[in-house]
Amino acid sequence: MVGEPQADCVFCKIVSGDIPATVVRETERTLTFRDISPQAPTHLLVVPRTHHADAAELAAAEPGTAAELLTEAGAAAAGEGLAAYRLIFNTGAEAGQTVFHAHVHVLGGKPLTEGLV
Ligand code: DGP
Repeated sequence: MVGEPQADCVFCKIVSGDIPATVVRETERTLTFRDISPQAPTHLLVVPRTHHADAAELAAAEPGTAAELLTEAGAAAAGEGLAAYRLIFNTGAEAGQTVFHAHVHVLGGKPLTEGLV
């Protein structure tokens, strides 16, 4: 069923607590934790507790939760003391998506003025 946990999904396992993660924020609908392979001094991931393959599918199924990813990303960035940060939604394998559970990357703590990739 749409939104149900998937047995082979690493972020579903983090949400359920089956895989440990460094959680920095949580709400009824979202979880924010540190990326295992940080690409910047601060690198967080904000995910919905429900399973959707990517952000567009999440937005179609649960627009309120999709919006909450953004408010949580902002709150997490503020919590890290970031005045500036970058949000990234990789969508599709050719765009670099490797985990097919919707998420937004929150990157900051270094200059990010060099371009998008
Ligand atoms: P993406 O390429 O947009 O699908 O990003 C997936 C991110 O998830 C990638 O930066 C690494 C991170 N990641 C993958 N497995 C784990 C894990 O088990 N724990 C944590 N904290 N992050 C993970």
